[in-house]
Amino acid sequence: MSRSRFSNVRVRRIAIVAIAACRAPTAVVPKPDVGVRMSIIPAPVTAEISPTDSFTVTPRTAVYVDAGAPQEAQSVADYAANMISTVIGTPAQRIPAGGSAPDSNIVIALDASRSDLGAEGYELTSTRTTIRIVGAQPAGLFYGVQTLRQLMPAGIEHQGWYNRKLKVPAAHVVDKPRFEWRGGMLDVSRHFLPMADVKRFIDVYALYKLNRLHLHLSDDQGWRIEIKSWPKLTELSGATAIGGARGGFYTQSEYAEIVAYAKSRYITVVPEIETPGHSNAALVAYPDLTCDRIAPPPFTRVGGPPVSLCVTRDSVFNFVNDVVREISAAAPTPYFHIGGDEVQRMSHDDYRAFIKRVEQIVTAAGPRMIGWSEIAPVDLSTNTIVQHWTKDSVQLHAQRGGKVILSPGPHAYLDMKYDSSKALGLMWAGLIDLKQAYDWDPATLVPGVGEGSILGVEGPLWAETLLTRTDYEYMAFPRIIALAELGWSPAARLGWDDFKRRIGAHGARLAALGVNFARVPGIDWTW
Ligand code: TNX
Repeated sequence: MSRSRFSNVRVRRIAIVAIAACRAPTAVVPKPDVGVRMSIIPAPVTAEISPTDSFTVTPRTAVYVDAGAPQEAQSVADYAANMISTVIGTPAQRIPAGGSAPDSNIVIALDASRSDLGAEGYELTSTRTTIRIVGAQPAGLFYGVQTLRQLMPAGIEHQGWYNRKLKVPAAHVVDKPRFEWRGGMLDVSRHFLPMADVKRFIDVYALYKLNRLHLHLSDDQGWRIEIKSWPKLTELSGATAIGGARGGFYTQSEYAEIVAYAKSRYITVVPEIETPGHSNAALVAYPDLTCDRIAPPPFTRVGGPPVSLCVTRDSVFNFVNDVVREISAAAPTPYFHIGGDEVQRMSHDDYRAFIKRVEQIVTAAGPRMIGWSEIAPVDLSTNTIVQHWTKDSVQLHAQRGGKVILSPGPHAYLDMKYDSSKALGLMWAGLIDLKQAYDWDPATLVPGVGEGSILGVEGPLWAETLLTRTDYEYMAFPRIIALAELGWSPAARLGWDDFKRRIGAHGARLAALGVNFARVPGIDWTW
């Protein structure tokens, strides 16, 4: 299967054109009055925005939070103050017990009695005198602040912007997500992304209320996380990448730093180690993990060799156990993705037995196991999550009561080309323009996998043709924003024509952030 996926790829050509395409973007400083075109993405459940009334943020405005509020709520207030620091210049203020915030200010308020808002919902009310964001839990406060951010001019995204009278329209927004899983995946194995680049993705993904960052940490071409009990994984296979590009890996403490950074933006990192296939990088380092005990050569092309872990050998399970244990110890994780896709030359029985045993290992270590859709026919626990990507039997897992993440190749694969004239990207799942990325319904995509079986959606960004952060950004934006809306907004609020208008207003914001987004045709990106 992997051969046909890549048969139309001419790697050398791609590498040359990709280098030419990856000019470093310079962040654009917006004019003070920028942001007249304003839109909230993902579309909230309900939003009334006044065309006339507004709140004005001035250097005298402050952000307030109860001094007794949990630390997370106080951190959200600090985040909000920092967000508008080009205007107010003061950290968030604490309201002492029994006190209240003075008018003409921004208030961040946790209210556990608002269970109607769920774990991630919020209510935002802005009037001429006050902006108030209420959440039942800190995540809701954080998302309320992201909505406030989008109600402000795009200039706040840029340190060099100057505006002493920042207007926020009077508004009333009540909002919560449709799905609990709204994810993006970064393939750091085919090419490596340094930690600073991963953090930037986290920052921008949070703006669109994404809450999962799946890191594809191993594949045939490279191994990207330190495993102390198996040091050759990174010593040998940390250095390789497609086409001889620079490799790299995260030490466990760097990985923990990424996890903590993501957490501060309400994003849960989901580590993935590919088993039993897509494992050439591991086998290069430890040939005893292969059945013939002969080290394969490093693989640095697009596609994958027909290798796998020797699933009948006990030491392979020690390996899996050590990897799961060390990664989970480096940073506690509620999920662990074990790959499971595209295994070549293995009997179904061996595959099933392997996945079942790995499920036990992962579960015993604590996390919930996730695997690509090939694992669905295995007699899985209902606690395990299956990630749909191509035509498959994922409905089997829904039938047994398990949950599914939707990453359909023809809509959600951020590595597919936008159109055939583009150098970056692959084409095996088709071309994905912005409409194709947006205009589908998760609840009816896979027969037998209805809304109740769907945990959420995720956009994988495979990196066979992506060399630098600017390449990754070009493929992710704006398509991941379309997916973020499908993951968050109620079905009744979705509509391509409306989205098409709203996304245009985000060009200024992305440009101010310095994001190399694709200026896809048919959208008015002007500001
Ligand atoms: C399929 S999706 C793969 C990846 C490739 C990707 C390229 C999946 C589970 N496997 O190994 O990178 O296609 O689009």
